[in-house]
Amino acid sequence: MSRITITAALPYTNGPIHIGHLAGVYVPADIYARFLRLQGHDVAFICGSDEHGVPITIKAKKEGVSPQDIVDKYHAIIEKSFVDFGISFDNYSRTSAPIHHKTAADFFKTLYDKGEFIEEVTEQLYDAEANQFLADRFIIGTCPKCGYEESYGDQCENCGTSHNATDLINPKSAITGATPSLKETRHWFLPLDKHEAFLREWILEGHKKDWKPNVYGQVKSWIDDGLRPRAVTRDLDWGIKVPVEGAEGKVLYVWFDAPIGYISSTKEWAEREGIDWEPYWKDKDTKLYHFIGKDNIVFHCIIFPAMLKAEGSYILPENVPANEFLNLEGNKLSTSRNWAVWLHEYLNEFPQKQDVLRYVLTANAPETKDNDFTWKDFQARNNNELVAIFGNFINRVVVLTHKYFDGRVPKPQDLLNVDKETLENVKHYPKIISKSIERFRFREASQELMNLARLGNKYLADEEPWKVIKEDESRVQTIMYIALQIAAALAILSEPFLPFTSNKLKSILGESKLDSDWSWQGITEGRELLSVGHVIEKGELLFSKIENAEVDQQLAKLEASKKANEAANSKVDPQKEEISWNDFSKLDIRVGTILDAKKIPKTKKLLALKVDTGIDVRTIVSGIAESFSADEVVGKKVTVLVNLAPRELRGIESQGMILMAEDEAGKLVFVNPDEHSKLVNGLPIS
Ligand code: B3M
Ligand code: ZN
Repeated sequence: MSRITITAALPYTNGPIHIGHLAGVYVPADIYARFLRLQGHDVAFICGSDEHGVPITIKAKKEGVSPQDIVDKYHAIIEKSFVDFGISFDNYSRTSAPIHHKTAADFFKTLYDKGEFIEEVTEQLYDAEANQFLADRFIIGTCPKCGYEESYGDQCENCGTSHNATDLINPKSAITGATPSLKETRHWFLPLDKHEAFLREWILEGHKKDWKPNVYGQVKSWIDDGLRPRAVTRDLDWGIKVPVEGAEGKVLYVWFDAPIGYISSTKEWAEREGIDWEPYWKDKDTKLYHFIGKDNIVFHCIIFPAMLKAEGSYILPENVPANEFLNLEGNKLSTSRNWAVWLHEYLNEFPQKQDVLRYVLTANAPETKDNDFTWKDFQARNNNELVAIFGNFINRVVVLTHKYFDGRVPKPQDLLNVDKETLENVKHYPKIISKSIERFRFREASQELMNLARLGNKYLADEEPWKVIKEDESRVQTIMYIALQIAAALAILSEPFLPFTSNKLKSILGESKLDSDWSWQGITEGRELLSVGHVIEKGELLFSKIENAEVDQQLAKLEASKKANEAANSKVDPQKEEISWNDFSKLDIRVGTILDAKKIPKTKKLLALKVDTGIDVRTIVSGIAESFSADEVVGKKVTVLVNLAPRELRGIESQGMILMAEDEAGKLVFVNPDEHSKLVNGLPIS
């Protein structure tokens, strides 16, 4: 038996949980934790709310309430929805809890006293109008790595890279829209570069084979790009006060404090259980696993391990099986655009169908690439697999056992080859499913579980007890005895995936009245799970069909979200700060023609255009690739600001800017001036 610590990413309490969080993090983590417990391991499954950070203060400002109000509201919603959905955390804490403030502050102080930080006064982005420094989501700009124009100050959501706010190109304040100035301020930096050799050796050498390629690849590219010191403090008032001299008005960077939340949540749990927390984080034989989404890889594979290494007494993660992203009906999930299936709403609209969503999100999990959730697929998997295979098999076993034997497990007579082969096959399923789970292939594992239900269904369909009963009851005794053993195996093996169904099935089969060994090992050894003479209950249908009307209702709800979002976005932006005629006359705007266009590799939005401006032919990099293909734009007339200072994007010098507009649906359109309006000396004349 091993000691295993499993953490699941701490959800930000600036909104509820949606299916992307579940598919990416919480369902796989819960399957893994439940499975390991069933194998007899000592598991600590740890999580909690991530209650600091700029997203929460932005939400609080938007709603005119305090950050504490926001975190209290969403912490309660999230915590309850996890419980109702069967996510079996051993502890779900919150980073606004005193135990976390103390743990995180002490952790910082330990590194500070060991001289692990660089303390430096540097120039940081400052919004004079808002009278505050800009960091993280308070600042938006172009990512220096991929050119994404809505990158945040600490991380780019497009390419996942993590950077300092001052690395952004063309930064803008997310508070006032102003271009920030630079202002000196003192911060403490974690010198990641100092840990490069250790990270290379531990990950790039040590985990080359066992970490998922999507995780290993991202980590390798960051290390190869060169690690630099990262500020771990912020000029903010919401967060954990920096516990050293000269740090008034500063708090810990949320990504410094949040991962320590795993440790403080473990402490809270251990205190409640009356056990020691340290073995779960410091014993060299303990295995630590972090379940996260791909946007959290850098923090869990580079920054947090560097912190743990610098502190010196902690173990490092054995694996970080990050998933990719889940999309919804072909579009990115978005809290701000309300383009999501919210867990607490799902639980209201589909009561008692927790396992349906667990199953669908597992069967379609974005384990190696982004994947799409559709309501049609949700309905199909429920109706064609859970109802028609798993549920149908169990229903026939229960109904026929009551019909032919008053619910009593019959005594098997002579076993035919087909019976022996079937029982032999069942014995392999614990190992088949275990192997997939141990390699974090939960999609594969869930399909193997469904294959066991298929095996049962096929056995009954081939042996046709409803026909054989007419002339050979003793044969039916054998058939139903074997079918009942398969049903019991499904009850045991389904628990990590379908905990609610597993419980229902165990009570239908009367497991609590048995003293037989209902374990995965018991199935492997071919032990009798349901003994002859044992009486099973009548039971209920495990699953029910989902009708088209229910799917249509969900699609209508999403359509309403889309319309509401378009309406909200179509509001014309407020006029920008007034400029003088003099300012305007400096702009040199021409009408050009696009001669050639190429997509810039590894970017979603950027095209490199060859534009004949009438003055010359020049290269202009433009973020229109999500609206137009390269071929579509060649030959188009385009309005160009020709005297904009050149700047480099993804290694290409862009000399100017093309002017586009947005139609009411938010789609980019070319601003095509009327043919005969000439532009002379750069000034448009009507
Ligand atoms: N709060 C989740 C996110 O980035 C973030 C995880 C923290 S885990 C320590 O969406
Ligand atoms: Zn980027």
